[in-house]
Amino acid sequence: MKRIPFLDSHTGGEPTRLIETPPFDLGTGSVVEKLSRLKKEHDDFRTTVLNEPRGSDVLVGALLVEPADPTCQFGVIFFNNVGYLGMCGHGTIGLIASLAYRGRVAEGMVRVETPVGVVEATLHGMSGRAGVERPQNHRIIGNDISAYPNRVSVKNIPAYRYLTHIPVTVAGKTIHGDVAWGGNWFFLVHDHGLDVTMQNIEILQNFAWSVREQLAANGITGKNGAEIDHIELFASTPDANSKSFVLCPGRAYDRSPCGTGTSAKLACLYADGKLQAGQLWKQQSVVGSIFEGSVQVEGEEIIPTITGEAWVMAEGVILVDERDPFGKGF
Ligand code: PYC
Repeated sequence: MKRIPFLDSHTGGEPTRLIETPPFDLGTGSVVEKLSRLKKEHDDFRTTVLNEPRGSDVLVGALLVEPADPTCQFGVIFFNNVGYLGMCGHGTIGLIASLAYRGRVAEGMVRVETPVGVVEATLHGMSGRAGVERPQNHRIIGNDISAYPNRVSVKNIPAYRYLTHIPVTVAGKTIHGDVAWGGNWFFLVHDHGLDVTMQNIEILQNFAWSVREQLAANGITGKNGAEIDHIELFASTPDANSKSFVLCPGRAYDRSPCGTGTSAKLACLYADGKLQAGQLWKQQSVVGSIFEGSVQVEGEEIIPTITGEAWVMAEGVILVDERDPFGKGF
């Protein structure tokens, strides 16, 4: 029987399953090299940890690995039900809040090596924050988990817009989108005409999936032919600067406002002159959670920072019985 300990959190509703120790040797080298070994030699780890019957398409996994960059405290590989992510904003917030819960990080900044570059995560203190006090009559079973810092800012890798106002026709209707990089590739659409609400979730999901199919069918890609595997549909909201539905690569939708997606959005806003360096932007998810974001300009580069909160919610041990026909997930 194999045993794989995990810690689950959610960031604005979007879950992250953290595995703190790889159950196999990924060798030495950069996180990119470790990812390549993971893909080639241990892809069943991804399906075991994340897919049914233990998980679902909604879960994102975070495998903590040794960084090669000596300025980094941690390395991480993010994955989902269909493959691997470049970066993951909600996942990094979840990772740092989970490590805070474990007592492995203190308030302040840590550098994290990801397959697409180094990000800086700042764990904020709890002083003056509402919601961290234990409510009256709240019964704690076992350890008191009510007092760990959980608000995190992630200074992402540089984001940029690659293509502007690209037409795509779905079911006879032509819409337009920008192609942008925020750590993953995104197609950002405003003129879809759909309600971005939970009541409309199936329509949003089907529409966004069709957009993705049309992008592939028409050879519309990110830089160097990279597949665009995230679709963002924007709408206005009274609660924030913008609200969005984000379709993830495995067809699930992001319950958070999507950290890399918000980064891509900020890069487009900056390129359009609609956002200045340092100006606060609030992005709301389709479930109502909010990330705050802003950009810094360093030379030619637009560097987004995303802030949100994550909550630990479960911990346990995955058991893999070698006799189980579905033990490696499906
Ligand atoms: O927050 O960057 C993100 C993300 C990507 C996929 C799911 N969440």
